[in-house]
Amino acid sequence: MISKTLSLSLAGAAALLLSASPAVAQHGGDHGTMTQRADSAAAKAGIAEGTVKNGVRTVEMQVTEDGFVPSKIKAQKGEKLRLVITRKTDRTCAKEIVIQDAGVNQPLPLDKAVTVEVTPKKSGELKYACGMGHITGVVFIP
Ligand SMILES: [Cu+2]
Repeated sequence: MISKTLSLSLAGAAALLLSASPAVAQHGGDHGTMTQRADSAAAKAGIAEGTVKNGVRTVEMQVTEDGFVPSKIKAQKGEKLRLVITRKTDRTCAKEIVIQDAGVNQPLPLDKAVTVEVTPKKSGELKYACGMGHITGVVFIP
């Protein structure tokens, strides 16, 4: 909607990140290390930060054959994060997005933008996933 170029470049970045991502996601305990890793990864590979307007951070997301694109997002504690998600393929099992820690379980119709809003209440990571939990992404909250 806003920028096809942005979506495409994020898709490329996410694809590059796929092999490297699980290690970062598993380190819930060490916030200092986690933040540093998230920041350096952002610098290298462009963790999506979306755009902030009127105190709301909006990130456009797609579900493609690479999974959730972007699969890494940086948001802020206490700031509303609005995900505008469009599922572009029937060829994955990600037909919904589940953000367990935020009580979200949102079906994703094909080719239709769906909005999910969460406001992170604490620093750390908010994981998002398909219903079975094997296609995943992470929101980093410094
Ligand atoms: Cu799945």
